[in-house]
Amino acid sequence: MTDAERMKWFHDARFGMFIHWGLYSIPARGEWAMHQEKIPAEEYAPLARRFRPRNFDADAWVGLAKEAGCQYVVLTTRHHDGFCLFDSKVSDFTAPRTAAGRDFIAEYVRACRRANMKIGFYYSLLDWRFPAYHAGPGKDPEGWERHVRYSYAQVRELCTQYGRIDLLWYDGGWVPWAEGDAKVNYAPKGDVWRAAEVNAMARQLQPHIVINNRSGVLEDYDTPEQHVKASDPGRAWESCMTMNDHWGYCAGDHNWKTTTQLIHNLVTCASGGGNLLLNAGPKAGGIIPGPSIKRMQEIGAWMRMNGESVHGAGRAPFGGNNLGLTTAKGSTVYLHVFYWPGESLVLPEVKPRIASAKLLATGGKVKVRQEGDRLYLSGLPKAAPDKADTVIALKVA
Ligand code: JFZ
Repeated sequence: MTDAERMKWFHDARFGMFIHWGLYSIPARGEWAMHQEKIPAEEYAPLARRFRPRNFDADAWVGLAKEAGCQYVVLTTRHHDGFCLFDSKVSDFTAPRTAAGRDFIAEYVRACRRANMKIGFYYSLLDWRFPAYHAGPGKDPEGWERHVRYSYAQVRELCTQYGRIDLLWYDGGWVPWAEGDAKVNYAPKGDVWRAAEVNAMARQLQPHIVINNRSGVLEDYDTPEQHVKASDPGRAWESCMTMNDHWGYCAGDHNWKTTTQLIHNLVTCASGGGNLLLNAGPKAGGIIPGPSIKRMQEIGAWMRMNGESVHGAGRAPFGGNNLGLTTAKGSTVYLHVFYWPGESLVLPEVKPRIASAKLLATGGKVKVRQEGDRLYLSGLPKAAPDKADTVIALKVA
């Protein structure tokens, strides 16, 4: 199988759902609360005795992703706090071995398969509970080796316990306070984590798997966080973003992006040949917050009418203008009009000949005239058919 064949589903998808859920969802102050509030591991651990998510329903989560038009989901199997949603032979700090008594990853995987959804595992290489993490490899090499072996073993468990997995979303590959650093340098350091070796094992166990760049080895794709930054043509990339300001559930965070902003982010990623991985942070009981559900459903309504301009689409041979962006797939260029101008609009630099144009959602005809490189579209509705993004499909001659 070529890399292009292995990556095809990722490029066809363009849109995935990220889910951050774990013990940190109980205090509901975001997934970094343990570190930022300097909660000692022994004080944090009893949260596992309270983690009994009666409302956990993997089919509901995966169903929401499907309804939104996502073609893959990435769920936190273990975040930096060390608590595993999966069964592990190298840790008792796991959902199956504490109050929950369930393997949530197994339930999630089964739900994805039922929904024909690609399966992604988020895995943090670092675990804040290891004193060696805080000391750094220079000061505690033996402790660091134990940590690396533990993470290596868990990657093997994730690659062998749940059947075929499609995506490995590494995180936490940085090394704190590398000698002389005044503050943490978040660049992942693959050599310290033996990442090339771990990833070779993962690929041997899961030959189809797609791996991100956060183990400190480039692997398959880049992961700009909370912003859109296209990688060079030919290099896959995926922007990961929150809907408010937190990845893990934060009860006090009401700073929600609008659905329009989220659709614009998705289209901006696709226009650069990249993906959007949009996050939801379920409450401790397993319920996804209402504002997240609303936004995913509204994005889904737009995707049902316009999804072909995103799924499998990428960079267009010409750009949009100050009113919107372009994506392209095959011989069609999709003009995404974010700011509707009324009955006509002009694209300034369109070298290819445009044979015809229509409103993608309704098939409504659009008049086309080209004078040199300027493309004139007219006969458009006075009011924006879609206030967030009206897509005009341009057939290239
Ligand atoms: C990391 C995690 O720490 C965070 O909790 C969340 O899971 C996010 C998706 O990934 O966040 C980062 C990672 C890297 C940087 C900053 C935040 N960085 O490189 O500055």
